Amino acid sequence: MDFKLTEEHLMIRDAARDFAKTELLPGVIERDEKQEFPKELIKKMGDLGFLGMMASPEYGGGGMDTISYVLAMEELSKIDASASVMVSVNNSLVCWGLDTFGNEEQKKKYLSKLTTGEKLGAFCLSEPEAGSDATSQRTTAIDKGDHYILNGTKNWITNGSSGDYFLVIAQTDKEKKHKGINAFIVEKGWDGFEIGPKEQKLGIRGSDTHSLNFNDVKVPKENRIGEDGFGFKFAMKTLSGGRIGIAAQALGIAAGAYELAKDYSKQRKAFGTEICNHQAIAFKLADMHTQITAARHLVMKAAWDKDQGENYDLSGAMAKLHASKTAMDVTIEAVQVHGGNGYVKEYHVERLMRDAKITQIYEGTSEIQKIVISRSILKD
Ligand code: COS
Repeated sequence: MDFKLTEEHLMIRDAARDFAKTELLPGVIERDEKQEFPKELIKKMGDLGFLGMMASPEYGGGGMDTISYVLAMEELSKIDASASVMVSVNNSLVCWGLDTFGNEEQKKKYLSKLTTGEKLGAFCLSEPEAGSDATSQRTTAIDKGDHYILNGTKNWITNGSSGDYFLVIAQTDKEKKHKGINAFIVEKGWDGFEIGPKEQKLGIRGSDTHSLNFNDVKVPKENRIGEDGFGFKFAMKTLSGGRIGIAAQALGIAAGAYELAKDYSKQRKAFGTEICNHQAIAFKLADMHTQITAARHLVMKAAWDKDQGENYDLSGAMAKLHASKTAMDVTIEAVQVHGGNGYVKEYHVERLMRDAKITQIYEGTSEIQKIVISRSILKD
């Protein structure tokens, strides 16, 4: 067993840390307030390779392992979880899904633009009545020979308006239930594809979340991913990896808040000494550090499982469950350590606390992770 990171891993982590401090930190409060994320910043992330880290180099990807990816996700998330959710969706849901299950033409046409940041991707599974209950898809894709006709609504879609290519899950044959579901690549601007208004959110406010409407959208058959009926498996397999990315995001939010709280506790004085010298604060830091370290081990193990070709459904679900709880617990305590200043935007911890909550909800709620975990441990 070796807990050491390689030189290459450390370089990637440091590059992400540096980018987060120099490019993401300035303006992070303003982006949160205004609910916006400049296109130039997305382009910079693409130019530096953060948008296609694990994808095959022949399609413009970085060809890196999952360990590298989670290290970068942690660093970006310490500063700006809105940026890191874009990175996560594009890398682990869209690029990975296409790289692993797309055909040669789809990879050439779509993946090669998504890995470089020339185009941004979105993953569209959730619906008004199909969030956790993902097999209950109401969006339909009716087979018309050489094309499908897509109708329906998708909800809470990250990169909803900034995205260019959308992986859309839809029901083709209701009789076959989840075996009649397909996944399609849909381009922004196609007739009948409408982007709804931006959601006003509690956290990750820099990232744009929208509902999407599909009204008789014509999707060429060559844009279906995999065999007929593969869509639900596609979504599940892709989300399993996505959960490792979100676990890393949660870890980063927690670690970012912890670092701020630790630094603050060494400067702020009360009762004649720095507050870190009071056990009330020191013990909070001890708990935070312990929880974060446990979360990091779970995240790394899930990433390692994926890199080794092992099944990572269980380890990914455990990593997400624990890291997202850690993000909530630690950010709440980080605000507490900051006292009155914790409630003020300039100190960053209130934003991290708001950002943390979504990690217990998207890409499978904590309750869904417990379904995945319990089914896995009980099956043998
Ligand atoms: N990898 C591959 N296949 C999987 C899978 C996985 N990780 N998880 C489930 N499947 C397959 C099952 O094997 C089954 O296929 P077969 O009938 O061929 O065996 C099929 O998918 C249906 O699985 P299951 O019967 O377990 O479906 P359930 O309706 O019980 O739901 C959960 C399973 C709850 C795990 C699933 O619906 C889920 O993950 N929901 C949350 C979705 C989500 O994350 N939403 C957030 C949207 S993205 S922001």
